[in-house]
Amino acid sequence: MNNWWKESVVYQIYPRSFHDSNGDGIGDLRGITQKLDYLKDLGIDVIWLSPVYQSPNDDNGYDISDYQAIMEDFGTMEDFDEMLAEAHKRGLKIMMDLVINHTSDEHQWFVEARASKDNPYRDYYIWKKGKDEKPPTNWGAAFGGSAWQYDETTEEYYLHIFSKKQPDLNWENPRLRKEVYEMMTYWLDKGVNGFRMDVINFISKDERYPDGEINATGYGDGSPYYMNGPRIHEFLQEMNREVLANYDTITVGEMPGATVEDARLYTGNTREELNMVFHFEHVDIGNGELGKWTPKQWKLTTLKKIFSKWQEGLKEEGWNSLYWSNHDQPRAISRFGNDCEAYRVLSGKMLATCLHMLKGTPYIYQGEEIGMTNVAFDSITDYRDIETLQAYEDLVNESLVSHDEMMKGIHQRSRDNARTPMQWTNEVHGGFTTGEPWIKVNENYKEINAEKVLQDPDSIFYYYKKLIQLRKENPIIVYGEYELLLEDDEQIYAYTRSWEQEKLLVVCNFTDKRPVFRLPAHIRCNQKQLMIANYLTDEEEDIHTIKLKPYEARVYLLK
Ligand code: TEU
Ligand code: CA
Repeated sequence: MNNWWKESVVYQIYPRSFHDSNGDGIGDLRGITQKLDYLKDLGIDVIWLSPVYQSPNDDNGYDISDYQAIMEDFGTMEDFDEMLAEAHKRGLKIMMDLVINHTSDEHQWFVEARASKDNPYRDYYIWKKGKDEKPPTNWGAAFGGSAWQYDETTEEYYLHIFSKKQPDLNWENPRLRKEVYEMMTYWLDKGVNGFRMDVINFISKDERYPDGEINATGYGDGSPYYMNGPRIHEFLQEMNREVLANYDTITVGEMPGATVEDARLYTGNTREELNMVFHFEHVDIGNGELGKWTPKQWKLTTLKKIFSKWQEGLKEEGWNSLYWSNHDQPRAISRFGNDCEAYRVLSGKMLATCLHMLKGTPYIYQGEEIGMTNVAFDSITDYRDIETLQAYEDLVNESLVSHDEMMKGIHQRSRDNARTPMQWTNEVHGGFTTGEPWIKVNENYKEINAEKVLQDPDSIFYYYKKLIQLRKENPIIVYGEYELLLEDDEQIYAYTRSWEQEKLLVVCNFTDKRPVFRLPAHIRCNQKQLMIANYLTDEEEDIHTIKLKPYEARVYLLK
């Protein structure tokens, strides 16, 4: 099997917010099919589809009630098959979102499991007796409250790391694992090209179920006992042997809490587990005492250390994923760049340059390529995300933070920042729907929309398109060795990539100031070719000393 997934660029679609084809205000599969030419034009190779399976939508589809049926909101299985065929016709691959750490509580397995203690499906899930009328452990759930829900019928608790409508599956049960592998085979046999695996490093739990350390929420932190658990590699190697090894797939494991050492084991060339992982070290930068809801200023040197650790940590063993944002994260320009009018596009192009010149497979989140930004709804009632709404209730109602402080945190870090509808045109609702959108469209759709960027050759869309093209034309971008420059500089992120006799020099100014870049003495520059830049740049300009402009990015090929 060749390494096509190392040379690919992936585009993530959040179907609910991508494009609505039937005017019900909800994005759908036919809406995606209608936009495949747009994605082909951008030049991406793989589409990662957030879940489209049947779901009561408690967590926007990450609570699955039937893995082999399509959520009505999104259309029919025929619509899915048509989208898959149309994507393949255009040389685009489809990566499905596999949510197998938990199901919906409306999944038939759980309906059976909760019916009685001796039901054959009982131990598809994790049931425990309480201790003196209290939950089995003091763990908190990711969306607030205890991680255990008491079930009156059978007088036991079941584990749910996320919402109580997302009961955790019991991976200790070989029958459950076999059913999961059969479901994966069903989708691969349909022609799907791979999977993004939701919190896949949570599936092996520490069977002792000890209490966790109490944190600011008043609950215990259970994560040391369910992240990267004792049998995780055994389960992933079994999944690889039973399913993945029989297909030419792309796989990426979403792994909150995974370190680069863990990632060497998960993605090592001979480990036969996964191709790559999503870690969270950079997107958690600047988290405060109440995590992302109390964000603090972060330092560029900290970000550079994190990226460099992962570039160096996986240089021999394994492979990096590269991302700034996804459906759980704020918009890249607002989070890491500057979304004010003067610097939105410049900083968006700079961030794209910084990420796409690194070693690894780049992921573009829908709307990133047109420069979309965070939203700031005035009222909490405009938000839809279960995590945001629950956190508001828990933190504000418990007076841990004021309403104003919480709204500031929500404006900066709510997952809904990434879930406002894709902005296609300057028409009402940004051309996303002719109906009432399930969540308000960001009001800046008149200035920021796909139609507008497609008409501007200097737009961020064509900048992304060029970055993708450069990756296809220059093996140094895929395989070149990474070296960090100016390690202690708090304004400039500069690095090189080396491959045979060539060197790429990447220089990114992360500020609205004008710092001076000085080429380190050990970098030889006999010949130089400007590959890409976000300002009009004189090719002949000497690069030993460059007075950078605000958010300036340049890439040179040095020989
Ligand atoms: O996210 C896993 C996860 O840890 C997220 O809760 C993320 O860390 C958090 O939202 C950041 O604040 C996956 C899916 O991507 C997410 O959409 C689901 O809500 C979650 O798992 C449960 O399936
Ligand atoms: Ca629709």
